[in-house]
This record gives sequence, C-alpha cells and structure tokens, in this order.
Amino acid sequence: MKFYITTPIYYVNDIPHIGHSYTTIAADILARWKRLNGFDVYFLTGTDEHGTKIAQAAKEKGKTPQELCDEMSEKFKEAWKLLNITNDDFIRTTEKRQEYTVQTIAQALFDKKLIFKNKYEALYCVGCEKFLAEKDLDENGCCPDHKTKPVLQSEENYFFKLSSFQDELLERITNAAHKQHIEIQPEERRNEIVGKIKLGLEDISISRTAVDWGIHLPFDKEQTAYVWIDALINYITGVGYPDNKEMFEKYWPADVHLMAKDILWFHSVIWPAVLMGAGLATPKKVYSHGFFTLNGSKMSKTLGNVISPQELVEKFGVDAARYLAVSLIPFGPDGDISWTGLTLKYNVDLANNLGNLISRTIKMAEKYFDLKVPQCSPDFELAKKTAKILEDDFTPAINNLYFHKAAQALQNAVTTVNQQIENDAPWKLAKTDPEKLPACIYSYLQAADLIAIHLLAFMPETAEKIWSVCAAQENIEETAKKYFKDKIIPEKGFSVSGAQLQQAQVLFPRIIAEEKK
Ligand code: ME8
Repeated sequence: MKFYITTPIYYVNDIPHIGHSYTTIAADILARWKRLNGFDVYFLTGTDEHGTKIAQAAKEKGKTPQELCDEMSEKFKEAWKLLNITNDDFIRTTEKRQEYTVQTIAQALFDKKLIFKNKYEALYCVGCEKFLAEKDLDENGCCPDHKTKPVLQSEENYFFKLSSFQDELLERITNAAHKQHIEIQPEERRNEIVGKIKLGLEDISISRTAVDWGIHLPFDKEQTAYVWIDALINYITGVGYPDNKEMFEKYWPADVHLMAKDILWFHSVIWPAVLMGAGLATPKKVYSHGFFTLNGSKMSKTLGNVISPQELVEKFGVDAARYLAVSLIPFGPDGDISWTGLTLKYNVDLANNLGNLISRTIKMAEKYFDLKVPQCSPDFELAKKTAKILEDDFTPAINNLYFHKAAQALQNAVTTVNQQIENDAPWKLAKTDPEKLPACIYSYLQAADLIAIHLLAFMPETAEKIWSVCAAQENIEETAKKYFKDKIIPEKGFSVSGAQLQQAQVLFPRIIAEEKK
C-alpha cells in the first residue's frame, strides 16, 4: 500500500511563516500516521523558484535570482527541520530534473497539438504572476491583493487547450465511481470549482517571452514556461517522471495534494487537464484548507505581522507548535489566530490536561510504589475506554484530514483518564482501600501509553517521552504499528509490572499569556 502526499512548493520571495507551516505540519502528521498504519509513504515538499516575482525580488536585494533561490530554499529546509517534518524529498524548480520533466511534458503536449501559439494582450499583475480581467480590479484599477496597477502586456504566447478537457474534468470530479475520480475537499470548495467549470473553460497561456528566469520551451527557445505549469509539474518530477519508471509507477498518482484555497483552481482543474493531455493519471484527492489571519488581518511580510516557525518553537517548543498549528482552527474554513489564543490553547490542552495527567500519574507511582509499575493483575478497563474514544473519534478524523477534530479526540481521551483519577481519588484510597491502589495506577499508565501511541503523528517527541517515562516496553513505533493493525493491547500491558518508571518531568510548563507586538 502506497501513499503519496504533497504540499505546495512555496515561493522563495517570502520567508516561511505559520501559513506555510500549517500545510506542511498537516502533511507531516498525515504522512507519519499513514506510515504507522503500514503504508509505504512518499512525502514531497519544496520551493517554487522561477518567474518575474522572484527575479524582481532578487534585483531589489542586489542578488542574482540563483543566489536568492539558494538562500531562501535553505530557509524553508531549515524551518521544516526545526518542525520535525519527515519529507522524503525537497524539490526545487531550478533543478535540472525539473527542467527535464517540464520540457518533456511541454513537448508531449505540443506534439499532440494541445499547445498552440496565439497573440495575447491583457493586464498582468506581477505579484500574482497572472493576467487579470478588468472585473477583477479594485476601484482604483489595482490588483485587489497587491494594491499595484497591473501592466498591459501583449505578446505571442503558447496556449494550452484547457477547453477541450471540460467534460472529462467534470466527469472525473463529479462521478465518485469513475476509476480516475478526482476528489476535491472540502465539499463547498468542490461545488465552487464545479460551478466555475460549468461556466466554460478557456484555453490558457502557458509561456512568456519577457521572462528569462524560467524553463525554456523545447520547441521555441525564445519562450519560457509560465510559472504555474512549471510549478505543478514538480509533483511528477518528485516521483521520478519520466526516467525512473519504477518509482513513478509505484507512487503516481498522488493520493493527496494539500494546499490552501488560493491555489485550489490550479490543482483541481489545470493540473489534471495537463496530466490528461500528457496521458498520465490524475491525482486522487485535492484538499484545500482555509487561510489564517493574524489578529484579524492578513499576514504579510510588508505589514510585519507574520508568525515564523522559529517564533512558534521558541515560545512553545516543537511538539506544541505542531499541535497548536493544526488544532487551533478547523481544517477547511478560514480562521483567525493570535498569540493569546495560541497560549490559551497551549495552557488548557497541553499544560493542564495532558501534562498534568502524566505528572500526577508518575508522582503517585513514586509516592506509593517507589517509582515502579505496580504489581497487580492487568486491568485494561480504562485503556479500553480510552481506546474506544480514539477509535471512534480520532481515527476517522485523521483519516479524513480533520486534524482539529483528531486533536480534540486526543484531548477527550486525556480528559477521560484525568476524570477517572478524580473519581478514584487514589490519595484517599491510599488511606481507606490501599489494596485497590496498584490496579488504579497500573490502569492510568496503560491509558497514558495508549494515548502516547496516538500522539506519535502529532507530537513525536512528546509521545516518546511519555512512553519512556511510563516505562512502556518495546519500541513505541513498532508497538504503535502492531496496535493499529490488530487493535490488541499486549497481554501484560504496555508498561509491565515491576518496570522502573522515570521521575515526572514537566512536559509543558505553563505560559503566561501576553500578546506579542
Ligand atoms: O502559491 N494561511 O506558493 P506560496 C494558510 N508557489 N495557508 C497559507 C497561508 C495562510 N495565511 N499563507 C500561505 C504558491 N499558506 C505557489 C504554489 S504549488 C504547485 C505552487 C500556504 O508560497 C498554503 O498552503 O504563495 C498556500 O496554498 C501556500 O502556502 C501558498 O504558498
């Protein structure tokens, strides 16, 4: 069973911020989850490095485009390393392999007469890297996103016959029984896409003459491929197209392309049409999440209101940063975040709920059992109750990419164990019914181990810590794989009676909320 997952390749004219981190962390959680469930996962991310926007940004900084791309792609790589992202490859569109694939696809489409030359004149926004219609402009005649006046550009470009794919695209998107069904999520966005396709698809320009910082077309060296065509093709280059047939056949088509709503159209319409034109399979799923705003306004480097992955990690630690990024707003609609909101969620979910469960359990084991897993006949009732919550709520949520719901299910499982501790009141039992104590503490440890297994994809380091503090046996990943396969708790439990526990450490120290300027 294979699973190929991608993030967008990010433009190198911006620094990585929480928006890029959001998509990449979500993709990483899914990649880790699928690996734990026995899939042979391939996870691709990278950077988009061609086009006027990048060439201009380089000029402003007094660098060559290549220098800027080298420097900025490193920043993305560093950010993903910091966030513990397990991508299998990092593709850059300026690499030779990408040039080769783009030229191969362009030539194939040209040979099939799906690419033709035409004169084109329209208003072009450099910021968007696209032509805009008059109706798209704001009241000042500017691009509504970039607040700059688009320039009138006229040139002879190559066009791709997007219009000829209209019916087949509609069929693949709307017919779930189609063997090449393209599932677009969430539902509302899929409906928007379908509505727009039904209005009619126009052929699109796929090359430029004035842009030198790009990949030259094999059949006309005067022209470079338009950034979008170049960028999308990364997804097949990344799995070896065209020369590494074995790899390509193994992983293509992509199981899920992950992105935000801004680029859903390109991924669910233009990309599948290009693939169909080239005679290749179309992606199985295209999933778009919403846009983050920060304190109600759009995040932008020029406004200086971005949250960087470094800032997130500095304040909360890597695992909490991963958890908070995907659990704060529902995966799908837009949402607003703030440092206050992040801190609050950190304190409630991680410091108070999860952190507290582990520290109080270990402290009781220390006080009553000399820091050993108590001797008793195994009691799995609480672990089974926890397992049921996770099975009913966590697993379907994560499989459907509802990361916020999966995070909530983890919290519900933790709350259930904390409530059980309150109900048992072991501190009272120690005085009234001491013979009941071993089974109680033993059961909290088993439930904590089970939670750790489910935390692995979200918070890998925390899961490992809980696992070792609670003296769980074997390797956590191996145990998790086994557990997810047959859902059976080992006969003697995950933490075996008599095993030495570790001192309680504070997993998530409480943080005082203060809004960062
Ligand atoms: O569009 N909220 O690159 P890009 C949520 N190179 N997600 C956000 C976000 C925000 N505020 N800001 C960015 C490009 N993202 C092209 C893609 S793919 C073949 C080419 C995330 O650097 C989100 O995933 O503008 C969005 O789709 C992506 O970054 C856009 O990245």
